[in-house]
This record gives sequence, C-alpha cells and structure tokens, in this order.
Amino acid sequence: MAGISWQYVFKFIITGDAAVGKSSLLIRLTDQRFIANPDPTLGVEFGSKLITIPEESKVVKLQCWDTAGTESFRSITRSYYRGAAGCLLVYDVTSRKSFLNTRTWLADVRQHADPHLTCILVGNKVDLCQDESETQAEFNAEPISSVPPRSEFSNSKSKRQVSIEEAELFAKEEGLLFVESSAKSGLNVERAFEQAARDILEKIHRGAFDDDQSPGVKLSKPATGNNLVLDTARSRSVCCNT
Ligand SMILES: Nc1nc2c(ncn2[C@@H]2O[C@H](COP(=O)(O)OP(=O)(O)OP(=O)(O)O)[C@@H](O)[C@H]2O)c(=O)[nH]1
Ligand SMILES: [Mg+2]
Repeated sequence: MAGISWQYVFKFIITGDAAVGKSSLLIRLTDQRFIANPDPTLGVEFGSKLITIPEESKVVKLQCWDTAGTESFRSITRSYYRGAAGCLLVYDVTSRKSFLNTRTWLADVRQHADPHLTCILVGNKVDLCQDESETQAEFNAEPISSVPPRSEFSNSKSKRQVSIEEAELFAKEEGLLFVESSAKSGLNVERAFEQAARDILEKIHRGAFDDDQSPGVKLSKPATGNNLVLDTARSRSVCCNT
C-alpha cells in the first residue's frame, strides 16, 4: 500500500485498567493479529494506521498512544493525554471492576485532553461471553481496591459482568460513543476507531477543532513532500517505555 496520502492526522489515546486488552486492540488494528500473552505495557507504546472514511472520501492517519493501565505509570501516561482528539476508554466485559474504573479514567482524560475530545467506551473481550443466557443477577461486584492478578483477567470464567444496557446508559450520560469488541476475534476493533474518527471529522466540519489550536487534529498541508505520504498503511512501534 505504497504512496497513500492522508488529509488528517488525529491523535488518539487508549486508556483503561491493566489487562483489559488495550495493547491487544492496537495490535489487532495495526497488525491484524492477536497475541495470547502480551507483555504488560510499561509506560506507553505507539502505533499508527491509515483509515478511510468512504462517505467523506477522506483518509485519516490515526496516531495512537497505548498507555499502561498499571497505577504506577499514571503520571507518565497522563502526559500523553495532552491535546488528544480521540480516546478509546476500554474495559473488560468480564470484569465489573474495570468498568467501574472507567469513570476515574474518563475524568483524568478529560482534564488533560482536548476539550472537544471524542471518547468511545469499548467493552472488550466479548468473545468470552459466548453463553449470553447467563443471568445478569449473577453479577458479583468486586471491591474496586482489590486488583486481581493479570492472569485472572484473561482466564476469568466466561461470564459477562457488565450488561450492554448498563454500558450504553453510562455512555449516553457521559456523551460517549459505545461499542463492544474482541481483540481476539477482531470484532468491532476497526469499527471502534472508525466511529471515533468519523465523530471527530463531524466536529471539524462544525468548526469545533481548530487546526492551530488543537494539537490532536492536524490537516495535512498541500503536498510538500514525504510528510504526507506513508510507505505502508500501518506501522507500530514500542517507545517511551521506562
Ligand atoms: N479472550 C480475550 N482475551 C483478550 C482480549 N484482548 C486481550 N486479551 C487478553 O488479555 C490479556 C491482557 O491484554 P493486553 O492487551 O496486554 O492488556 P492491556 O490493557 O494492554 O494491559 P496493560 O498494558 O497492562 O495496561 C492478554 O492475555 C490478552 O491476550 C480479547 O478480546 N479476548
Ligand atoms: Mg498494554
């Protein structure tokens, strides 16, 4: 996919509790693969991807900062929120605690990102909820202070702990977009990023974002060289780890 040019660059951040699948979503987006046992993110990782919004005939370059969910990295990851135009706020549909914690992540993001930030709430690991006949009455809310080991998230019993209705309601109250996804199967991964990008484009059309004032949104200048052309439609790299 050589020689693709883009019209916009959007800065995205991916945030949420540890082990909810943030890095897995980014790897799925950029590399179309799934890693069963990825290393936890230490600090921040970076990935980029070109996406096309057909109805707008626009190609958008998403610059995505995938942040560590571990508390000890908070001060580092927070510095990457600055000016972000888009945010994937991720929880694990089998971990109620990770859903409850999205409130805290959201407040933090809103403090530092662009005031016009588009945020999409992403309920990941929906592949673990094959048996949707499980009753919501079986919810077993964990205390927010207890942090289960990482393996417990990925091997957790295949039970949904957050209903679609509850997540939708929260998203509506907070003005967020919402989707459920699976980094494992690929379900709705690209769609989540696309939906957010589409919303940002709409805000641009309404004049919400200002090219000079909004660092998270850049309009590519008329062709001046290589900075407008990407040799490959996707790339991903680890950086800024501490
Ligand atoms: N079944 C299933 N497992 C997933 C999915 N996404 C991620 N996982 C698993 O969940 C675990 C944590 O995934 P990561 O992508 O490293 O999570 P993270 O949110 O980046 O974690 P931190 O970097 O520590 O903040 C790994 O074992 C993944 O393989 C999914 O959609 N379905
Ligand atoms: Mg990670």
